[in-house]
Amino acid sequence: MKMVFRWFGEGNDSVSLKHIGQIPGVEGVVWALHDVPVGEEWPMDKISEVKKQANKHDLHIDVVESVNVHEDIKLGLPTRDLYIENYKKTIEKLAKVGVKVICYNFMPVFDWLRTDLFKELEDGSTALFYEGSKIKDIDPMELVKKIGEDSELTMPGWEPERLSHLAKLFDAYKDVTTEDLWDNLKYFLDEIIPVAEKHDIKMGIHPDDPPYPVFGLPRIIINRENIQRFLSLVDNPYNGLTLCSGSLGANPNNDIGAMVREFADRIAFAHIRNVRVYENGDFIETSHRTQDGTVDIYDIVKAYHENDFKGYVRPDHGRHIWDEKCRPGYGLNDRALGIMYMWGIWDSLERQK
Ligand SMILES: [Mn+2]
Repeated sequence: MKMVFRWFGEGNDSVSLKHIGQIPGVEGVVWALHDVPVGEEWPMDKISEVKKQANKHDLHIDVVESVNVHEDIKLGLPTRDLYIENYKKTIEKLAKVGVKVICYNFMPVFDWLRTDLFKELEDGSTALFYEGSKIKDIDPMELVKKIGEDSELTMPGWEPERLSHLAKLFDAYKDVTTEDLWDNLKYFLDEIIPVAEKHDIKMGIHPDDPPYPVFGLPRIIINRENIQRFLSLVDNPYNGLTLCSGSLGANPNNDIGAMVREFADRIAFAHIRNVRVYENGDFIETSHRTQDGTVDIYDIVKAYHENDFKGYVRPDHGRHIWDEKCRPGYGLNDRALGIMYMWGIWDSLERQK
């Protein structure tokens, strides 16, 4: 596995490239141009600048997360073709600097959803938390306001320009069924995958987080069956997965280790993190250690090892520990601990071979 670490860019992250380079076994950053509005073509000079910055610290920029998909594409509006053209041009440009994987998602409106970004755990650390009953009662606008107030920095997927038209967006999705969303995804893939293949970039779709419908919006990348369906929409190795153990793991019926074993050759990028799911379905993001959550991280790493996984891996999120001031879920400390846990499992399996 190739270990990488998400970095939000110069002046946009509490973690420095120097610190990332000091985590054992980390070879690259997972990045994006977070200031380019969704749907626009990424400017080449800004792409090259990130490469220069990362390379200075001996880190590569092979993995981009995310090139976000414009809502008009997900909605299947006539304007989607314009945004798909922009997407293709961005793929071409990313290929020029050696990018190998693009992560994206196909979730309507919200990229991911939590009700509390700093929920306290028993040991005094805090973590991202999802409380189902709150989602049932809260108006989506209120939640957006709360998330905005809780975080000093803009959270990925919660960009103001995307959410300022929230009421209009919800209205636009009113008549979009789950099957419509599948159709719109297929339309997008039919256009994008040949371009990705030509430029040797693997597209890795991120599962929906949480893996069930929220606020009445359809969700499709949620379980084994739907992932099978997704992969067969365009049966091409460049149509791949970002298999996120934390997102899928929020539904305890998802056996992530089994998914890794089944889909290994289509996984371009692995997000590895644990969650503790409570009996009522609420969940909190815990440390990576298997015993600390509901997801069997040991079995997942073992499954990747069994398949001699050569793709990219990142610790998805971490808790906020040791009083670190950081983006919610994206501190240095707990993610670095997660990496060492993964290496511990991997290296011991390697030695036993
Ligand atoms: Mn993830």
